[in-house]
Amino acid sequence: MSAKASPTAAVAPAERREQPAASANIAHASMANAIRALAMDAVEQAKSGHPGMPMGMADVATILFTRFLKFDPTDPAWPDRDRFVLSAGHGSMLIYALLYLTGYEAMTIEQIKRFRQLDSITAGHPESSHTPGVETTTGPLGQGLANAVGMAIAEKHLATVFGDGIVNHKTYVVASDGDLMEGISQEAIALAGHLRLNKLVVLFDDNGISIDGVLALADSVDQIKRFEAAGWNASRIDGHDPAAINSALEKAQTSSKPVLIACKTKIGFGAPSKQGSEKSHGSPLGAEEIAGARKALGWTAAPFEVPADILKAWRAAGVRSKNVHAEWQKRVAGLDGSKRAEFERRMAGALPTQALADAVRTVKEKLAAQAKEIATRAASELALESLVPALPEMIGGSADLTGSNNTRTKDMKVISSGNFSGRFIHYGVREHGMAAAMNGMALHGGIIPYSGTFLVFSDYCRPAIRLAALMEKRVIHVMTHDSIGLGEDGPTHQPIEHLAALRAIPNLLVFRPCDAMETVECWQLALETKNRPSVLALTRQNLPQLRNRLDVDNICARGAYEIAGPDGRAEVSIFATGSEVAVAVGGAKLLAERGVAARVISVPCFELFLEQNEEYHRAIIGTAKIKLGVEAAVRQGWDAIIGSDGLFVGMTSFGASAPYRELYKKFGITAEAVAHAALTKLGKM
Ligand SMILES: Cc1ncc(C[n+]2csc(CCOP(=O)(O)OP(=O)(O)O)c2C)c(N)n1
Repeated sequence: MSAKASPTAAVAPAERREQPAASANIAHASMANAIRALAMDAVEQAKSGHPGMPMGMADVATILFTRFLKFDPTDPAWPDRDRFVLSAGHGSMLIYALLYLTGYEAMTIEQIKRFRQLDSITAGHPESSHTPGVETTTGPLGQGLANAVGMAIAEKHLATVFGDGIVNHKTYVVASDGDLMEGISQEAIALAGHLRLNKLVVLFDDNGISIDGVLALADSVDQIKRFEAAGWNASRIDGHDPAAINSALEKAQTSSKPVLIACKTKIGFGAPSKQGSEKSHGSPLGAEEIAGARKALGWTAAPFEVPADILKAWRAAGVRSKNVHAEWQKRVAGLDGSKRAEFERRMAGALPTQALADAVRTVKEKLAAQAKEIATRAASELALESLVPALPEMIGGSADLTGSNNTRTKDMKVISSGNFSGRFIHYGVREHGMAAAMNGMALHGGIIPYSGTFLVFSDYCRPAIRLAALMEKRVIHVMTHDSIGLGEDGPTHQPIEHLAALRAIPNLLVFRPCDAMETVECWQLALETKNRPSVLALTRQNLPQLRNRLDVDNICARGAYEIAGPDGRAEVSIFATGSEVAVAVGGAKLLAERGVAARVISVPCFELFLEQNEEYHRAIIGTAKIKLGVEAAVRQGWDAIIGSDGLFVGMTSFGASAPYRELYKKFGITAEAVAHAALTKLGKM
């Protein structure tokens, strides 16, 4: 579509407006125009926002919400509702208008008037933890589409567990050109096609316009062929033709593959001079243009006013699924008591507390009885062998590094297109898509997703991890090969700045356990943390087990603790994480030989430690003259613990390719280096 598309075309499909909405005797066009008017008015009032997309997709959204979507505005969290994902989050006024029109109590006209203002529930881009009816936070293009893949996987899996009388819904996505240009969309599309997620329906806003202008400036992909090649059913329709939209959605209901419906639309539909052009994408249309659009659309109501008969028709659409909801509630009530309790527990995200405690204790007892000198990735597997059977909501996976990440326990069956009852997903080499799909599973509910890749590839997952943190979702990333300690694969694979970069993300817990015992405890903490994601940074190389005692409490829970006390009054406090805790203990021994008392503090989780009270901080940081941090990574972030005058033994450059023991020597991360640094500062060298 050209940027110069005829403005008069805006009102052309008048003949199609006779099509009645399913819910009332109101013309389809009036229903759709209510969305358009609200979008124009809200963006105008906010003096910012994106009117074009909601105006373009109003017809598609109207048919979807008035005829197909299973939802109940009085219960936005109804577990068996269809999920609606607005992947093109910049078009947020589309979903806000729909929520208002269909009668979500929280979405008042006042909220629409306060679009993009502080403390409104109509934020610039939709935020799931903020607005009832918003399924996921979108805005970073491509993420929503990939979330939807995770939601559709979650639906399929839970249907096998609880039966399709209880779990049987679709996932609908509105995606834009931008969503489909982003790399993550390829990962998502390929995974969805591979798994034959036939209840996933993507409505592509095929308007041929992005911010810079016509799409042809930057893209010439045949999306129909692209989706077909990935195993989807794909078709193209006129996105302003209600009958065509209806029949495409009708057909989608029984597809055996995921469905793409490319909806040819005009961005800014109705705006006399800006429709079909990037000028309607991301700024207020202006008073004159809005007046012209109202005229062209035949919309005479005052700003923010929806005529009573039209609003009534929309509200009728909002109660369409009431009976279906009530029938569903009856089926849930009719479930066997323990099955119902289990379904409700899982959907509420409540843990089986006793089973978890028992599983953790079993592993700790084993480790206390016989210490294990194993890599923390292997310790994680050991923990998972107990945790996975105890927590049926855990769905594991790996981005093609299953054997390296140790995320698949012996009894875990694989999820495949033919059988979703398994609990392990081979995500393929798709870290970004994996992390976003995990967000989708967590958002769907009933599942705690965990998965694996190398820590260095956290960069490939980062945008999705950031959103999990923003959305406050329990998503657990096992990231192994967590330092130069991975050895021979060399600097391309050795994370240096990644711990610091992850610690910079608010509301994310970054765990780096020092031995098998800490690994179990960190797993427990990650699972028990309902409102934030976690990263478990784990080693490839074996580590000694430093804690052999059976502690009933979770010693890692406060983020840092003294793991080796000083002999006498400490002159040096050594803080370390993960594999470097053993190095720190070695350093303290050497110092003791030189008559210098040193204590060692293990810091498995910076975030949890920094959240403790001042008294605990004082006790742990201590009063020793010298504070020294050890971590085979960059110093950034460490000053919060060791102070800007603290000593740091770590990395300042990329690593190198060699057996790991040689690398620790080459980069000076050794017990000797620790002792030497402290002695030098004490003037004892
Ligand atoms: C990852 C990411 N990159 C860039 C942006 C900024 N951005 C917002 S919308 C958009 C593209 C707009 O084109 P399209 O997706 O076709 O939406 P439309 O113009 O049709 O509304 C861009 C680049 C973003 N939101 N996310």
